[in-house]
Amino acid sequence: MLRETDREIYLALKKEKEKQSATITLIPSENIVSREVLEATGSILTNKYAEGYPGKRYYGGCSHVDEIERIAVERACKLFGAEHANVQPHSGSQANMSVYYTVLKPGDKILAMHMSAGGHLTHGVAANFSGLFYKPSFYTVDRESEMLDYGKIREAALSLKPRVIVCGASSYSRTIDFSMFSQIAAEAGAILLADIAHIAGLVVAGIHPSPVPHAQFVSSTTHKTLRGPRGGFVLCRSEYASGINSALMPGIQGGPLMHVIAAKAVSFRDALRPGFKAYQEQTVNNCKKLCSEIAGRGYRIVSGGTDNHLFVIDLVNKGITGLEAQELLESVGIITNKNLLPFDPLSPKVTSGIRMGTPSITSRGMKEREMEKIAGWIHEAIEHKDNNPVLKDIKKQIRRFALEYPIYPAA
Ligand code: DSN
Repeated sequence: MLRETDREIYLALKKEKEKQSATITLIPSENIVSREVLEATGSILTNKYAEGYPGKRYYGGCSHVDEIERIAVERACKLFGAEHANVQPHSGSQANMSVYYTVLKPGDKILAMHMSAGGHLTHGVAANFSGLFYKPSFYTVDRESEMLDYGKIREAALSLKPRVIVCGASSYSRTIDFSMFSQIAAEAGAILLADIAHIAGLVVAGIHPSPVPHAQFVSSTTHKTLRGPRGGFVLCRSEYASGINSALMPGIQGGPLMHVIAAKAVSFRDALRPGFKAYQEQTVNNCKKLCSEIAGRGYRIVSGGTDNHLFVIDLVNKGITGLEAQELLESVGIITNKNLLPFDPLSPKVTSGIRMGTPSITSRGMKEREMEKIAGWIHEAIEHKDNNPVLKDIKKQIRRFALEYPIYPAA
């Protein structure tokens, strides 16, 4: 047991477990997986090499992992109504990379959402492979409404004629019109990639429209609203099936993580069950409630609110940066992350905003009543940011509160 053989790792793990239990996680890309997902992730499948695909592996002894991967693929297709799924991407970044690798050559043009408006690193950021190998241009949100302006996106697409248009975001709190994106892509002669890493769970539950009927490729992670293990997957039309499979292996990855693929299959099955829709609905209801409670305490919310599981608070008039707010809130037991505002003058390492979301606290059983309390603590901490006794007291209250919602309740 780790406890006896590796004290350093054992103790760090133990502290992380205590921290997750005694704090409130509002990072919208984090969640709490089921015990079954944990069991599969920590299983002996980590011992197995399985480069290739079911029935066509480069290693012997793959009959059981073949069965597992086939089940994962079948469940992913059923869940999203997709023609083809590849469940091998180690992450959302690799899911996106595999799509680019399938349809782009180095130097080809992509059009994607700017990171400050909510886009992801892999949507063409200069420091990322996607900005290095391809030629990115960006659309952003309207300055006034802070929502996507489809007229401007269309103009940009028609004048740039990119090979790929990427839609989907990491910090955009509004519904994305995938049908509109597909019309724009068709007019511009572009391939559409919808990155639903954040909203995959909402899509499954029918709370957010699905991009599957509209986009040639859909990429996602499994660990955010979908509540699976850390990892990614790609959905595509049958015509791209062999292209995407070769892009993933041997193109950009070698051996798949079969323990994670088993855990993905388990989470896809969970998502096919009726309770999943209720969980997603509660996540969004909680998010709307938390957002309105915070707005009601004098905070400006980017775009004025939220349709999904996250929102971004503008801290410009609060005399605190995103980084300072993140550190302050962590000191009282609320885990969030700093986030760029649209057109933010500060750097991504500092930022003028903070992003919040409710997947994790909803998995712990919290509802609207609890959102009022959490909003109150966030406001009090920011108001009393230099008052240590008040902060200490808030921390105590949050600890007591969080422990009432165990991350893994006794069976
Ligand atoms: N880093 C993820 C997020 O927090 O949104 C996106 O990959």
